[in-house]
Amino acid sequence: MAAALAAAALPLAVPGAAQADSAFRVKQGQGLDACKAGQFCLYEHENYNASGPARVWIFVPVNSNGWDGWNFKGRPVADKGEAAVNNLAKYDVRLYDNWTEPESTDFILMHPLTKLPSLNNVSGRKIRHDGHYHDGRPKLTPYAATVNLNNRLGSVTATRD
Ligand SMILES: [Ca+2]
Ligand SMILES: [Ca+2]
Repeated sequence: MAAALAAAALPLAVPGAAQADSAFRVKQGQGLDACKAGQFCLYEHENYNASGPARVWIFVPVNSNGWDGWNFKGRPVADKGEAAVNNLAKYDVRLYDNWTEPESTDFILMHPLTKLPSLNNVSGRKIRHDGHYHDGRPKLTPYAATVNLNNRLGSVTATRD
């Protein structure tokens, strides 16, 4: 658990680096089959849109440096997701409640090839804000906690694991 927490604290991620619109593809879909290999997918409703075909947002890393961040501010996907599939074989994905990590208080870490039928009652992380380092960067300390992120997501990052 300690190792997992240490991993969760890295990196200090500020979404916004990769904002290509192609990363915000959306389609109507339902079920796990709607999310293909090499994609991270957010579903509009719980249980992978079990209630009927609805929006599925698709994210694919495009940066070669092993890190991508998508800021949902002003986009239809903001505060809509309720289920997620990480079909990125080599990326950890973090789901934040706000537009950037420093603005966030909650997040969920999803390892490669994992899925969540609901973003509520998930073993995630709360972020404690402990002032700033000398260079001005915010000091953020994640700790394990149950989080509820249905219809609250503001950003997602993908980090090569
Ligand atoms: Ca929703
Ligand atoms: Ca939010």
